[in-house]
Amino acid sequence: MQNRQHPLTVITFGTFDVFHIGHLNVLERARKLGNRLIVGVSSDELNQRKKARLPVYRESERLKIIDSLKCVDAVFLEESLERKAEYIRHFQADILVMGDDWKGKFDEFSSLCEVIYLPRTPSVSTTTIIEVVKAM
Ligand code: C2G
Repeated sequence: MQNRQHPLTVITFGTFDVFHIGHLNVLERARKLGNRLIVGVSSDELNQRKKARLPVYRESERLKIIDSLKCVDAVFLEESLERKAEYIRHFQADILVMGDDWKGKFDEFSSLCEVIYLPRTPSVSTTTIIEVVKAM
């Protein structure tokens, strides 16, 4: 029996623009590491600021898509990359999961929770999909 007051909670973050199988794989695998999966979906403003472009799908749509998934228990808008510690504490996350394109980048949070990097699904990305569609 688990000696804890709340379900084993996993948190992850991402833009999840032009939702694809790589996104679904990482979310399903993240959920299997615990009993509850919370997903921080990055805001349009955050993307504009950090990537100098807006996502194809607006934040309300990306939130709705992620929230509808069987493997996801709750979603929230990630408004700043610098607020991860606050989000981890707020949701009482036990595990932070990210794809391994972020390997090492979130190790600083290992004092708050376990940090796990999962292997990315090969050969699929939002950027490639946008390029393919543009070239059609
Ligand atoms: N992913 C994956 N395999 C792919 C593509 C993406 O496993 N082929 C994973 C990424 O590693 C990430 C998640 O899917 O864990 C979401 O990917 P993005 O939408 O690209 O998220 P990103 O813009 O990297 O997140 O705080 C982090 C930010 O919100 C940015």
